[in-house]
This record gives sequence, C-alpha cells and structure tokens, in this order.
Amino acid sequence: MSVVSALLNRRVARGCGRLWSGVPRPLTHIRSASVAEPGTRRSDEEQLWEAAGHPLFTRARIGSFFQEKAVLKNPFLEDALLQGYLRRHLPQEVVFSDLCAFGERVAKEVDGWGRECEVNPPRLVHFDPWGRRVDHIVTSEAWRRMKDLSAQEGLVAIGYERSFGEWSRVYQMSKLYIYCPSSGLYTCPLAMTDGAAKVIQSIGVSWPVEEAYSRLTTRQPELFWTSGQWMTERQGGSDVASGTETVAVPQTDGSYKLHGFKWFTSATDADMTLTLARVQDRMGATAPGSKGLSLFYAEVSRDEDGRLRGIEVQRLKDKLGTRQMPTAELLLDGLPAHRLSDEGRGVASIANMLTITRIHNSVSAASTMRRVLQLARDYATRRTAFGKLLKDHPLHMQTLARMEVETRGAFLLVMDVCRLLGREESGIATQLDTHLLRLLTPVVKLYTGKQAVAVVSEGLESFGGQGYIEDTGLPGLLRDAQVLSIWEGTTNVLSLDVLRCVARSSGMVLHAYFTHVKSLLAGASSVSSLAPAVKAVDGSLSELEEFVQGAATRGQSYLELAARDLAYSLARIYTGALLIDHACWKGASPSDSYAALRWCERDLCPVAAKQKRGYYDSRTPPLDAALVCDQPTEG
Ligand code: UCC
Repeated sequence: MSVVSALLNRRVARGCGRLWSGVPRPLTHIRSASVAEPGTRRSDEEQLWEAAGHPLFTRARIGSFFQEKAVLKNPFLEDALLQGYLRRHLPQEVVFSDLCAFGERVAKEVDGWGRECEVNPPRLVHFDPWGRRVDHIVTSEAWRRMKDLSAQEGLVAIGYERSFGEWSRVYQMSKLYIYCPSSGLYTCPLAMTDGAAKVIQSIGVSWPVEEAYSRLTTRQPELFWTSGQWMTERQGGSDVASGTETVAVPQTDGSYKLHGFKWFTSATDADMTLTLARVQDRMGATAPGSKGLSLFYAEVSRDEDGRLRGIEVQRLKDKLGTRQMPTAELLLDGLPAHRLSDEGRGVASIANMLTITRIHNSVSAASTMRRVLQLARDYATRRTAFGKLLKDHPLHMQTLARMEVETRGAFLLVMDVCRLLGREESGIATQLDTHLLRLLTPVVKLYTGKQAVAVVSEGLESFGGQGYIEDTGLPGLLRDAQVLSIWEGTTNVLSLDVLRCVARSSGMVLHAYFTHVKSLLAGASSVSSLAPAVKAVDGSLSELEEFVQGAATRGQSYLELAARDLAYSLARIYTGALLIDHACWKGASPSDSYAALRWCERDLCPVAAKQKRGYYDSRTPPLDAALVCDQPTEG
C-alpha cells in the first residue's frame, strides 16, 4: 500500500471512529504491549478486526503497538570493565559472588524502592494536630528500607572492616557503584556517614564519639546511624571560612551549645552530624576566618515532648533533583554539641570528610553514566526505527561508543583514587601515593561531575522523546547528575583547591603525578597497537610539564585563570594513562585497547593549547568581563 493510500485509509477510519464512538466494544480486543512483538506492524487479529470494518484508534482500541521499555539487568553482570578491573586487582571469589548477588537484588528489588523514593519524596510536618511544634521529616517506607539495606550490605562497613586490605575501598566503592542509581539518593547520607566515620577515626575513636563510630560502621540495621555534614550557611557553601556565622557557647560541663543557621543540610533525617562553628569567649567574641572555626559533633535527638533538641527545621529545600532526599534549612537554637577538633582547626579536621564525600560523589558520577549506558544499550536492542533496531544503526552505536569511552575513563580514574585511599588507610601508602591522593581527589570530583551531566544528557537523547518523559525514571537521572558538579565543591572551587595543594606541597603533588604517569606509560612501551595513545599521552605530559615550569614564574592571577584548564588537563592525561595501562593487562579485551585509543585522540592538555592562545594573559580578563557584561548600544 502506498503512503498516500494508507493515509487516506486512516482518514476514513478516523471518520468512522466518530460514528462508532458511542458503541461499547468487547474488551477482549484490547491488546497489551507484551502480545505484540517489537517492530510488528499488523497482527492477524488486527487485520481481522479491520476486515470486519472496525476502525483503529477508537475509544476501546488504542492500537496494538507499544514501545518496549529498557530493562535493567544485573548491573554487575552487565559491566565488563568493572569485572575486568576486579579480576585484575581483587580476584576473590567471595567479592564476585557478593557483587553478583547484590547486583541481582538491585535490579530485581532495590531499583523499585529507588523509584518509590522519587515519587514519594520527603515532606516536613511542622506541627502535631494539637499545635505543638514537632518538625517531623516524613520519609517514604522505601527510604527507610534503604537504610536497613545499607547496613546489611555493609555499604559503609566494608571500608572499615578492611577484610581485603588495601583493596577494601575498591570493593566498597564497587558495591556503591552498582547501587547508586537505584538507591533513591541514599548514597548521599552514606557518603556523609562514611566521611564522619573517617573523621572520627582520624581524630581518635574515643569519648564522646566511640558509640557513634560503631553505629556508623555497623552491619546491624537496628544499630546503624547515618550522619549529616552541616557546613553551608546563608552566605554560601564555598567560602566556608568567612561564611560560617554559627557560634559555639561553652557550657560548664565542657560541652557546647550551637546557635546558627545552616542553609543547606543534606539528608536531614540523620542521627548525628559534624558541623563547624566559632567558639565564643567569655565576652561573647569569636575569631574571624578559617582560624576561628572548630569542628563539632552533635546528635539529633528529641525531648520527652517529641521536639527536636536545639533544632528547628525551617523548611525543606525545593531542589531541581535529589528530591528523594530531605535537604533542609535548620535553625540551631542551642543544639548540644561536643568539640572534636582543637580550636581553630575545624576546616583542617573536616577535610577528611570532604575527601570521602568527594570520592563518593565521583563514584556516583561514574555509576550514573554506566547506568544510563546500560539502559541505552538494552533499549537499542528493542527499539526499531527506519526499518531496523537501533543497535543496527552505526551512527547510533557511534554515539553510545563515545559515551562508553567517557564512562570507562571515569570509572578507571575513580577506582584509582579509591585504590590510593585504600593504600593510605592500610598504612602502606608511599609518599607518592599520598601526594597523588591529595591531588587527584579534587580532580576526579570536578572532572567526573561534568562528564556525568554530559553523558547522562546524551543518554536521555538516545531514548528519543521517551528520555524526556518523567515516569520512565530517566529524567531523574539527569536532574540528580546536575548536583554532582555543584555540591562538595564546585568545579572552580575544586580547581582552586588543586592550585592550593600544589602550593602547599611545594609542587610535590605534581612531581608524584608526573612520576606515576610516566611509570604507567613505560609499562605500555612495547605494545605496538597502543603506540598512538602512548605517544599522545607522552606528548601531552611534556606540554603539561612545560606549562607548569612556566607557570611557576607567573603571578597568582595567571594561575587562577588557568586553574580549571589545568585540572582538566590533569584529569585527561592521567585517565589516558590509566586506560592504556588497563589495556596492557593480560586479561584485557580488544575493547579496552579501542577505548584507550579513542580517549587519547582528544585534546589531552587544554591548558597548553589555551595558554598559547592567550587565555590567561592579563589583557584577557577585561575582555571576558566586557563580553559577559555586553550591553545593547543605543541607536
Ligand atoms: O555540605 C554540603 C552538602 C552535603 C551533601 C553531601 C553530598 C555527598 C556526596 C554524595 C554522593 C551521592 S555541601 C558543602 C560543600 N562545601 C564544600 O565542599 C566546601 C568547598 N570549599 C572548599 O573546599 C574550600 O577550599 C575550603 C572551605 C576548604 C577553604 O577553606 P579555607 O579555610 O580557606 O582553607 P585553607 O586555609 O586552604 O585550609 C585550612 C586547612 C589547611 O590545613 P593546615 O592548616 O594544616 O595547613 C588545609 O591544608 O585545611 C586543609 N585543607 C584540606 N586538606 C583544606 N582543604 C583540604 C582538602 N581538600 N584536603 C585536605
């Protein structure tokens, strides 16, 4: 039938439909999606129906074709790179069977809970029916189940049990990587819980945080606590040193009461928190800046009337994403607390928490990229367009392959930082490892945060219009990804953190970086198939070294202008070296090599390229400012 006659027939059918619309038809003619095979245009039944003079698309019949949905399969079994990485570094049967079983549980059960957290977000009940202030954050049943699951599965505990020595963090983070996109954002409280346990461990597990430590790291759901990290106040979350107004008033028993306003407190239903405040002296005065900040521990508890002790929840935040998780504005009105750090050492003491939450953030970024790819890959085997399945369209597969290269790079970068963390915590880190961990933590967080938004956005597009439909669950992935580059330090703040750690270490972190990348490349020198990639990374590393040497003679403003591009260069070159290294492993697949080659075709050292074009010269900032503030001319 020609297209024109088909259209004509359809018009006729529609016309008949109007005549038909008042007549009830038997429900047996309504077909479900599962009956029609994907891509089938006309079923026998449909043809019979039409032959009998019944029109299509009337009230009781909505057509027989339904698009198949993408199916989430076991995310561990579906992930070749994760399995390859673990076979290489942690080939323990018990780890594989745990991750496999957990992956099954995530796909079959937990993913549904995650969806429930999204559609049933937390709400705040300020008052009880009799008018008493209660400030109850009501969460979904699924959200509470996530807490029990997290304890049972050891999602924090694994990192502290250290059953696999230096690889324990890789194991823990692999599990979180499988879990994250199905967790309903429960990975956020887990990140802060992990960070709080790390801070306590580094300060010393003793009174008053002994019990808290054991609860944060337990596998028993009935004992498990989560922690908050209340750092952000109304003046903003980046410049903590000048933005923190909260004061700590000393009590006669050595404890403190906190008074202040925390503007953005994530997972506010936590059992405890770590937070910063300025200790008041007898005259009520406080020291300004970073040196006035101390670290405090507070439990979130209720008095006999059911009121929160020393806390009022002002409101829940109305956020773009992460809606599954309660984020609140809190008035601290005499919150009982204990000082954990020496006075004035608050930022340095909470830095361990920032390291952990930034690593968790990066795990989430890589994991979300992986998830959207797994779904897109599955969908490509189900959806037919222009006469064939999406997987048979080379252009579509090219797009997914580009996403795959990004995701593999992100995964290896993240896991390498977890490896370094594990080495540090098991006491076997070399100086080089410690320097690398300090340098790469902001780098991995800022780089993967940006990648995640780009990859997830592309991933949604690969579903066509369905990627934009709320109840497919896909748009939530993009909304949640957007926060990854914002909280825990924005891209620019972390780029400046890179500069700061270079300066504080007198360049030792960069020395460690260059040494390690060269050693990774040396291991690949005899693999001819990877030669173009090795050459590209080697060349870019030289450019970077040259930039660094030149930059050392420049002023601070020059370095600050270059900070973001420098951080990107550090990320891309290091990731290239990791992809090459992984492709050289004896168990590597051809796809591992292909991914390495593809990654290394990009501009690996943007800071060198942009320097040549004068991006950081003193004449550039006024031009940037004039461009940004350009006003229409009159006339
Ligand atoms: O709370 C938030 C929302 C929670 C959501 C949690 C989500 C978890 C992820 C979930 C995954 C699903 S958001 C809060 C976000 N705020 C931040 O991340 C802060 C961003 N700003 C910075 O990072 C800044 O660089 C500051 C605040 C650290 C800068 O403060 P200062 O006071 O100017 O810092 P200084 O003077 O540079 O450093 C003070 C001390 C130094 O130690 P000492 O005195 O011994 O030399 C530094 O070496 O702190 C040390 N230090 C660090 N150490 C500072 N930063 C670091 C670091 N990154 N690592 C180690």
